[in-house]
Order: sequence, then C-alpha cells, then structure tokens
Amino acid sequence: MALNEITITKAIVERFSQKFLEYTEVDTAIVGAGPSGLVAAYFLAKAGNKVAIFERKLSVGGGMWGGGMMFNEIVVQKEGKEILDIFNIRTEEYQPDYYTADAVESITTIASYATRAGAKVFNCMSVEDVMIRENRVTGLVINWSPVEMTGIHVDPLTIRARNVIDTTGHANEVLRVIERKADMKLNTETGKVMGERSLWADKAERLTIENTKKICPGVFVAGMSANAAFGGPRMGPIFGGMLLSGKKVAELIVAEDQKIRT
Ligand code: 48F
Repeated sequence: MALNEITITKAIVERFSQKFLEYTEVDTAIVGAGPSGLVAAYFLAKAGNKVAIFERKLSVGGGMWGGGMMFNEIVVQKEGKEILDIFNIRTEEYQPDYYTADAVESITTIASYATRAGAKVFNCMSVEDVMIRENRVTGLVINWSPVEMTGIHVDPLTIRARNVIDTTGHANEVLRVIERKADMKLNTETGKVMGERSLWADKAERLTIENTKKICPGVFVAGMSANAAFGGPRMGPIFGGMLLSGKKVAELIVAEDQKIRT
C-alpha cells in the first residue's frame, strides 16, 4: 500500500492533540527535563501521579549529556549509585565512594524509565509564566520555544497543575517569574531567590538534598535550582545530588498528597 502523506500529517496532529489535551490538567507539572526533573517524573508517575514535563530544548537530559567539560562520563557517590542501580544503569567503581557511569546511557535510560512509567514529556516548550489563584501557584503558562527564541508576538497557553516543580537548573526560571510578578514570599532566608555560590562539590551535594523542598504554595524546587534558590554552591559534574533530589521531591509530593487524603 502506498503511503499517504496526509494520513501521516493527520496521525501526528491528532495524536499530539489528544496527548496535549489530556495533559492540560495534571497532578504535577515539572519544568525542566534535566536529571533531577526526569528522576522526579519517574518516581511520581510510578506512584500514580499524572505528570507532565515541559522542556525548552528538543532534547531531554539538561546538563547530563556532557559529563564534565564535554567528557561524557558522570561521577556519583555511593548514594547516587544506588539511584542509578534502580534504573539498571551500569556503574564502575573508580575509588571507594566514587563511581562513574556513561552520561549518555544514564540520561537515555532515566528518560526511558520516566516515560514508560507514564510521565509525558512536552519538549520544545518553554514555561514563561505561572498562574496564581488565592496566593497559590495553580498552573503554568507555556509557549513553543521557537516563539520565545525568535521573539515573535504569539500569546501562550496554560496548564493547570496541583503541584509545580522547578527543576530548571542554575537559572531558577519558575521562581524568578514568581519573584518578579507575584506578591509571594519564597521560603528562603530573604524571601527571594538567593542565587548560587561558587563551586564546592561536597557541601553542594549535601545541600542539594536539604534544599529540595516546597518553596511557596504550589511549588517545589529540586536539583541545581534548589541550591541556587537557597544560596547554596554549585557542585560541578557530580550527579548524585541531582538524582537524590529528584527522588526526594517525588516523595515529598506523594507524602503531601497522602496527608490531604487522610
Ligand atoms: O540544568 P539541568 O540539567 O538541571 P538539574 O536537573 O541538573 C543540573 C546538572 O545538569 C548540572 C549540575 C551538576 O550536577 O549542576 O548542571 O538541576 O536541566 C534543566 C533543564 O531545564 C530546562 C533546560 O533546558 C534544561 O534542560 N529549562 C530551563 N528553563 C526552562 C526549561 C523553562 N523556562 N521552560 C522549560 N524548560
């Protein structure tokens, strides 16, 4: 049978529209598909949450593909390795408590687990604003990344979410919008984004877990964004903190949901 181009077009538009419509209202909307966002998506989807991830770039994976300075190996400590084990990602001991993994195997595998668990990735979409009702973030304002990049004037669309996670990495993009546009105090010492400090791997890895929390009504922060929000240092190409932070934020959301239900 000869292939019909119009059928291909209709298949893509119909299937995408179905998927997008279904995910206009979600339990959790994750902004940024780097390692922390993808790990959070996996654990939340596995726990039964309806999860959408919005990613500005065409590719998922954020800063993990390039390992350190484009040497595409990552380093994790023992606790980080235990998360890679959950995803069946191969690791090699380098020295006691230092393990390496292939960056490409790591990110493709975590992404595969997250999507197969049911999380939906909407790539090439940028979150440019939030919706706020009664002093709580209730959703996201999204647009195609090429619209953002070219600066053409096209109005965005909106997504309703019970929880939002800012996993946008160094830039804290969701929190920056809240800070700029809303009369909402963040749960930091200053009530605002405090900004990341210079690289200190050991301290940063510990603080990444500690700083993974709810930062204002409706919004959680995880990954590098958590450290940048609370004035913690960056950690460089060690990724255990990112993985553990993604798991922790999922657990916080599941626990909060359980509390509401009981
Ligand atoms: O930066 P990124 O990988 O965040 P992460 O999960 O991991 C940080 C590490 O990669 C590394 C590190 C050491 O471990 O410090 O940097 O905290 O991924 C963030 C993702 O968010 C996307 C961005 O394209 C990237 O893929 N992103 C950022 N802002 C937006 C966004 C936005 N406004 N809308 C959609 N996606």
